[in-house]
Amino acid sequence: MTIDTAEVLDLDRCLEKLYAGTLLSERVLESLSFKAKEIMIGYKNIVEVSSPITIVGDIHGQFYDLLEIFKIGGYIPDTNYLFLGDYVDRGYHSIETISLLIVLKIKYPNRITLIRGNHESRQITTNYGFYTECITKYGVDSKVWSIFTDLFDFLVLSAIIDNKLFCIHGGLSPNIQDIQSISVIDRFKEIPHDGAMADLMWSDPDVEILNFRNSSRGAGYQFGINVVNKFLKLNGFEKIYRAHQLCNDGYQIFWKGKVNTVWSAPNYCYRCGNKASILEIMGSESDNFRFNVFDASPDSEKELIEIEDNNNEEWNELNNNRSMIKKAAYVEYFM
Ligand SMILES: [Mn+2]
Repeated sequence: MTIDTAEVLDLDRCLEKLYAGTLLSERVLESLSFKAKEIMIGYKNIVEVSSPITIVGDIHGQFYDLLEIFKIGGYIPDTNYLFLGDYVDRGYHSIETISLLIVLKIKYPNRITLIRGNHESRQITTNYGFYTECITKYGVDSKVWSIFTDLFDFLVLSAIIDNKLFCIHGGLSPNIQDIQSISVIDRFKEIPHDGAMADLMWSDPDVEILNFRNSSRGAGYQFGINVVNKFLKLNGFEKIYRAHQLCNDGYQIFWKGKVNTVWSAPNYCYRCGNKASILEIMGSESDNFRFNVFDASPDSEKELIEIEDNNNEEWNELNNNRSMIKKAAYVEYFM
């Protein structure tokens, strides 16, 4: 009891373990989750932050690539970070990934902002890897999956940088004209199937259309340039930054930069061969940013080989899950 309590209070010890790729105990995770909720319950749905700040897109459990991001982009608290969501599912290290981000959030609350993605959901994590990873690594009787999915309900929905850059995981919604419509959402719940909260996490830009149309993902909308222009003008914003879609080059620019996708999972699912990026916003001048593009970490590839060679039974379920990931990737490739 005393040892665990000491460990909980010792955030530096937690960071040391996590940076080394070691899992924390369930009891420690429970305490960390409680502390993180205490911090995030006071946040509005839209968080206001300032440059310089580095934006990170989807991670999807690719923990060694997250470590690579800190290596190339700077460590917290020396660099400020805004993460756009989808921390879990798909990759093999969702627990390590979300554990590290949560400890950093508790230790440096003003240096790291965590937005909710469509995968920070009970329903989606049940099907795309995180649930399986939790019971594989902590046992079927563990509460680790519930501890994290309950915490996901507290993540914020969006952020605004320097009063002019609007940041979300997915995209816009026919139910959101001005940002007041976001402020009034009760976000402390599972992501609904439809409505404004779901659309923020599920929608995608589409250069082929002008307005809204239903998304082939089965949730959210595709939105065109008229929607973007109207939203930016009404709210006095310059640009929209979002994640949620795989980009071969690590990022994608729509409509001369009015909408931009940041994708931060290189060689997605250890098989897509894509590049990744983080977006470094150095100052509030409109041209003071750069997409810092990177490839998969050599450690990430090494880890994959270790998993493939490992006959240990505890990995069997993860490997089964991996086959499922491969099959599912064709069905909903961009999720
Ligand atoms: Mn997504």
